Amino acid sequence: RKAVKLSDYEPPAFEVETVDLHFQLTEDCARVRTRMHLHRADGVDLHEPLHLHGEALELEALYLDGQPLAMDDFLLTRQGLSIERVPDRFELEVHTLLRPQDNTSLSGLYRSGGNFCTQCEAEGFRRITYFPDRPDVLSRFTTTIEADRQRYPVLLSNGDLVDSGDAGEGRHWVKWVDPWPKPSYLFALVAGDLHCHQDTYRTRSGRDVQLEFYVEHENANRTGHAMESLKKAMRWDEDTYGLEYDLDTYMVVAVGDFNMGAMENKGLNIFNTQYVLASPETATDADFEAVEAVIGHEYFHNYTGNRVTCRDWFQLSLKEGLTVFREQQFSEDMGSPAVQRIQQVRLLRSAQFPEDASPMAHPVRPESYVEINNFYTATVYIKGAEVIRMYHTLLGDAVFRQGVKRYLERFDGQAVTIEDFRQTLAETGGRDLGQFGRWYSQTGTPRVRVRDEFDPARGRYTLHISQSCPPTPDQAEKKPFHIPVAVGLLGRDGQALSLRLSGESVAEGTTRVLELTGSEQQFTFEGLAERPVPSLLRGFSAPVILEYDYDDDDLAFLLAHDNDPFARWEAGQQLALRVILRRVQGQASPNDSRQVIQAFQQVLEAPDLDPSLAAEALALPQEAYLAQHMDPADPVAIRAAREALRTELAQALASQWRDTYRRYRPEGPWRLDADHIAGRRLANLALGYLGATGAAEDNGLVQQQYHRADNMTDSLAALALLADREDEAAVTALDDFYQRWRQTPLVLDKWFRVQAMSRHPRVVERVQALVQHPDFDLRNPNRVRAVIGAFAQGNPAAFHDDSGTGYRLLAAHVIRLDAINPQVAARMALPLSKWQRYDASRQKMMKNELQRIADAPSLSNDVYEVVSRSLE
Ligand code: HT7
Ligand code: ZN
Repeated sequence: RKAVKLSDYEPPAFEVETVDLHFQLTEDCARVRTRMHLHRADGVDLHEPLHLHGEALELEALYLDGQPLAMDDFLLTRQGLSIERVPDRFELEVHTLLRPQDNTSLSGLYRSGGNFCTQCEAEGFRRITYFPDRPDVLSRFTTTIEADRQRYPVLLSNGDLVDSGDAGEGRHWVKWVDPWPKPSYLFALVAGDLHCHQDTYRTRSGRDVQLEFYVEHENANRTGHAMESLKKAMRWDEDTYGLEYDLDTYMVVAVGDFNMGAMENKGLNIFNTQYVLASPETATDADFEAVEAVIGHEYFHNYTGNRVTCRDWFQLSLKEGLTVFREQQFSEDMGSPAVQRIQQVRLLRSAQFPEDASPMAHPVRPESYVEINNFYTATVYIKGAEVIRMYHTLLGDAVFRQGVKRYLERFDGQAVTIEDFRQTLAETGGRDLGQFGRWYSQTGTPRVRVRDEFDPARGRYTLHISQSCPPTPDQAEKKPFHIPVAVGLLGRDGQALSLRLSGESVAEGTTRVLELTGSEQQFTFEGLAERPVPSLLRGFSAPVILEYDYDDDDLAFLLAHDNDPFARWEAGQQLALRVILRRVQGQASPNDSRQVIQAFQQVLEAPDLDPSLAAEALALPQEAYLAQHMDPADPVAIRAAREALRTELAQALASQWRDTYRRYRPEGPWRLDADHIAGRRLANLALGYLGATGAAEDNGLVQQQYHRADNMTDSLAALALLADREDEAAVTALDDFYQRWRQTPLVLDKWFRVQAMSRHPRVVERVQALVQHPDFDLRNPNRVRAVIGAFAQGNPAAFHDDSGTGYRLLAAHVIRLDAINPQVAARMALPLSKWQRYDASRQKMMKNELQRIADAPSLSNDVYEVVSRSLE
């Protein structure tokens, strides 16, 4: 199958000035008439034919400047059509017929819950009409939609509603005009019977923007949080980047069948219901936070992505890395920056680091792809955001913001590259950022090794910092990266020291950003009375693996004293990680657990305890992260060792957990404020440990919380603990939850997920039963992710069960799903791509299943690319 290569990029031969779309929607098909005005781009040869993309379309008619074209006037293939000898400037009209009802790929125009909706990023527009479906062709769109008035009272598209009318026979039509030129991937259409939650937002220049959330009628009372989040995001972007919304209406439509989280179509975002609907009874605190973050993310794309877009899909991180970073800044400003940072790093380590070490590894800017949908990855999104964060660290907040503003002004209405952004930042900051290009072109997670020495006679402390990056299949040799390493030093009394580097006359600040640009460098601090304890990579200043030989006492000391909250959390994680790994290797000493218990006790009993930070510090490292430190990884042994430590912590600190649970569990009715959220977080963490003490009173507490909870956070936390058990109480609670929520899809997803991720001894059998459940549906991506995704990605010990049943189950579903929805099928296949990380027996079984998928007939490009690269 043919790969697309970055090096083959050619600018478009034809530009499309205007696109006038006319949709006629009926129950069995949709007819689309597209009229566009094109012209040959400057300098393009007269003989250059016109190429239009098109897929899964029936072409009904084609007119050039009003004249019908006959079949031999053009070349029609499965990928599109070409017309030779077109004038320099002309009008083209294309009539296509599509069948949205049968479109289970959820790309292009499709149906969800009886409504019509679209998803065009990355290459879905070509499933609607023939068009140069590439991000560097920007056009002005006008859209007319005609449909049955009763079934589809709401007809939406991008921009402003300019006209509407009656079409006879119970049908009506509307016309939308989008004044902003845009690429086809930002086109959207929705037709349905939907409830609208309206509000207004006054911009800082005093314009009123109409805000509209469209949802199915039964969800009418669950959009309040999303609406408030949108207003916060709009205000934040004005205050932080000086960016004001640029249309009179901002619409968000929530649909239940969606391949990803949400889509930033100009003026008409389409969202997975998961990131819009939230009420205390149905959504957890984490869901509320995710709604705010994703609403923010899509809103921020209005500038970083929509007003300035990508030249080609290799530049995807230009919009996604930058927008994730802006979303992260927004979440940090709305909540606790330290907790947010910890959660970002957890995600990077559990999702991106393993990807970077797998056959699917690719640079933040990939160089080739078979199917672009496979490159909406943790690397492009979150490692991409880490690179932007490093620019921010080096330039400082004010210069960074100024640089972003300058970039948006300079390239407004254009499709540009990652270099255009870097160049603008470099110019604004007066710095050379050229070496950062390597973060975009080199695969793999760099390792930063630190050694130190102290010269007591001169009061000098030197850090020797070196970097390396392991070879990856695509690149044997790596050149050094530009790495900001934020460092602090602690005195033996636990105080943060003021820092003076060699050559400086005065000590200043307690954190310094050291810039590592070569393979090895040294940095000397002066004026130290004693050997300090280094606090390294503060705030996780670069997406690297840090290596420094701390001893256990140093880590406990940093956990108790470090004034950088991230580094403090990290010290606790490293301590727990070591203890768990020693246990896996059969090298645990009783002193190990004693040290962790003592460290945790100190956190719990600290007089200035911050409950949300404490909840992070007291959570053991995730199994996926632990597995990265073991070669070959043994997920079953890791689960056992982690659980054993958890049980010890539970029992040794039982009275502290009970005390914490009672003290922090919020009193009174549910509230979504910082105190209540933090209280629930810490109390539920304590409940998690109490669930492992084995004491009847604690088990009773879990049950009691499940049955008395007035909100989903508490109810689900208790249910998850019950789902690990095999007793009557567990069966009763799961059944109760199902009966209560069987009609509410997003909550029913939680019921499936909690079982697929459970630590129940017979979880594989359970998952086999879940995929047979009448409510399991392969056509719904949320349900697939809740069962197959949660099991294969979120339950490593069960998925990697020695019998290989987990692998077989996954492969069988990938094959079935591929015929329905290739994008989601390819994502589901990814856990099998990580086979190199496991022992010979597991490797063999995993590769067998990959091969079974590879041998399946009519494999999509999406799944083909994942399995073929995994088997290379
Ligand atoms: N820009 C969007 C990425 C996207 C997508 C969204 C929904 C369905 C399919 C999709 N393919 C790509 C989402 C975002 O990053 O904001
Ligand atoms: Zn995005």
